[in-house]
Order: sequence, then structure tokens, then C-alpha cells
Amino acid sequence: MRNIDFDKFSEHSLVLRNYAKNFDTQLLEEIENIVKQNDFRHMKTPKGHQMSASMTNCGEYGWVSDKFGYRYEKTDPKTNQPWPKMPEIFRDLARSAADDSGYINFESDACLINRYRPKAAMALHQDKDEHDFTQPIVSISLGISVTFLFGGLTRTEKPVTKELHHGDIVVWGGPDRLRFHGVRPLKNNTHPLVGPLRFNLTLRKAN
Ligand code: MD3
Ligand code: FE
Repeated sequence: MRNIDFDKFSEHSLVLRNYAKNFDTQLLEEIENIVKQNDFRHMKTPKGHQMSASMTNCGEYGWVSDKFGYRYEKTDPKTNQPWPKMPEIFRDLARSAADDSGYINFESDACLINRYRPKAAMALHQDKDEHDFTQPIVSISLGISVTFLFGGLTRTEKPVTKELHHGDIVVWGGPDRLRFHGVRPLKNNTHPLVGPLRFNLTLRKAN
């Protein structure tokens, strides 16, 4: 029997503490391998602001942002090449975390990889570029800790905060899928395995 240490954002969203911890080295190796094929870059918002987190993708679809808007693409507009293949461990870990959270048989076809250095942040936003909001989103945190902001269905609702640490997996579903969310600027810090960085893998069913 497995004893899962979890924490709730709400009835529909769980933090599975340390769920990815035993796979951290393997996950980091897969990220390194993806980055050799498709490096991190700072994308621009449609309004021309550079994002402070840098990003790359793997899987059938990748999330991109530029002056033409936010969207999922099968090929990287920078290289016109398909995104690197989704590592099995990403898909399997996301499926297993979703199963354990009550969202059975989650099939992800897109993985956005965010890399944060100290001071990088992500402003409150909604994830609305996917086609099916009944599918959950699974997020895997690696490296230095961050304060996550969990808002409401409108921008003005005051967010609740929770610390996310190395190895934590969050599964967001049901009505929480469209909540505003973001992360506070990262504190100056360093993680023994990852260094002065935070990686976040976001697994989604885009199409
Ligand atoms: C809650 N990334 O890439 S992951 C993003 O830590 C993004 O890098 C953050 O928001 C990060 O879009 C948060 C967790 C997450 C992802 C999607 C959500 C939380 C969510 C959608 C709805 C509610
Ligand atoms: Fe998001």
C-alpha cells in the first residue's frame, strides 16, 4: 500500500507532496536531453513584453506565444521542426498523479517546460488555449521552491498562496481549470541537485 502525502487547494485540485522525488534525476536528464534538441527561449507576449521565465516544449503540441498570439503548434515556429518527443516518464508520472487525484486515464499530448531563475515570476493568468477544459492539468515542480498564487475565476479575486517544492506534483481539474493563477518572483536560492533554478513541467491535453 502506498501512502500519498497530499495537500488540497480545493475539492478539485491536489498537491501531491514529493510525488516526483524518486524520479528527480531521471526527469532532469530528460530535460537536459530535450534542451539539446530545442533550447529554452524567452517568448514574447502578443503585446511585446518578454516573459521572465524561459520556455521549451516536448510532445505532439507545444505552447507558443509571439505577436500573433498564444496557441499550440505541432512545430516550433523558430525552427519549423516538430517538438522533441515526450519522454515516457513525463506522460506516465502525469497519468499516475491524475489517477491518484481522481482524474482517470489522463492522456497528455503537450508538455510546456518553464525555467525560472531567481526574480523570474509568472503574472496571474488563465490557461485557455486548450480545447477541452474537462481535462485536468498536471504540474511537476523541480528545483528551488516557489510561492504559487491560486486565484478565482475573475482577476480581482484575492489569490490564496501555497509553497511548491522540489518533487511536488499538482493536479488541477473541474471548475479550477479556469482559475487565475501565477507564481511570485523567485527568491535568491539554490537547490542541491538543480542549482539556482526552478523547472516546472506542465502536462496538458491541448487537442
Ligand atoms: C491552475 N505555470 O505554464 S504550473 C503555465 O509554475 C503556468 O510554471 C506555472 O501557469 C508554473 O501556464 C504554474 C501549475 C498550473 C498550471 C495550469 C493551471 C496551475 C493551474 C490551470 C488552472 C489552474
Ligand atoms: Fe498557467
